[in-house]
Amino acid sequence: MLRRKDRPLVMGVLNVTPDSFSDGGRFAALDAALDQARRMIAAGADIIDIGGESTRPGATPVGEDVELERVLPVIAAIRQISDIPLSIDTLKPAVARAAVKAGASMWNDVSGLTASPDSLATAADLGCDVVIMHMQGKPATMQDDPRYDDPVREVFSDLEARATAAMAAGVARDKIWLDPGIGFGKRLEHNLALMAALDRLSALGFPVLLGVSRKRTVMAIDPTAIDPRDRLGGSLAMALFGAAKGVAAIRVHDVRETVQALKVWAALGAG
Ligand code: HH2
Repeated sequence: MLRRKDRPLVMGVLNVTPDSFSDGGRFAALDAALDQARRMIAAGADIIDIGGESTRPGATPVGEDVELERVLPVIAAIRQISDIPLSIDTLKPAVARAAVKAGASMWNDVSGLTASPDSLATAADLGCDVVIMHMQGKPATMQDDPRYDDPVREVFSDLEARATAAMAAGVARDKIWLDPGIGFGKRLEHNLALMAALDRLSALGFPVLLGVSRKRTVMAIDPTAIDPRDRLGGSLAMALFGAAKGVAAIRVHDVRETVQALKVWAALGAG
């Protein structure tokens, strides 16, 4: 498993979708996706996370064939130009399987391996790194009325249970990453409580991946940031806060700016 001692890894987001919340449609064509991958690699990305289905609040699910048609050519094209580790952001075991065959080495599953009855067995069989993310509900309705009595306790115990289930199914312990799923079935107060407790999540003994880039949480704090591309300042603040809390990787759209912020943060002795 990839790790850096001085600062978190940076995972660059490559959405090959028409409808992702902040970059939908921009990288849907193969050339555009490959150019964006090149830019992220040059900017210092450690991993590229490729997604062919939006999971933004209210997103409509797509079929397996559509998702495969979107992601496989991009994985193959990046593999031609670079050996950067690739992650596949999918809920579907068949898409994860095809992506790993094409050269991905990580399965990023925002359902925490619950979306399909085959998810756990597929993760074990593939033997790749697996990101288990917490989500309350499904993307279509998750922001309608999320509720928790104690968000930190509930999210962490759910993640621990999913990691235990994954290991029972045969996933190696050192392949498992945990992600609190900021914005996935959570209100601002839930997200802030989870951010504040990130060090306790890392203390469970699995590397933590944090996805905060351009999210609505930033707009909930700064209501002028209506356009997701106007949320860079808030995204960087959350990334550095996560770094200070010991997260192992940060999933971002703005790779150059985040790598720079983390390098400076580490040089200041914070790492
Ligand atoms: N957030 C998004 C998608 N995938 N995966 C993990 N592990 N953690 C996250 O926080 C996370 C994720 C949402 O962002 P984005 O990919 O930009 O949007 P969309 O789902 O609309 O494609």
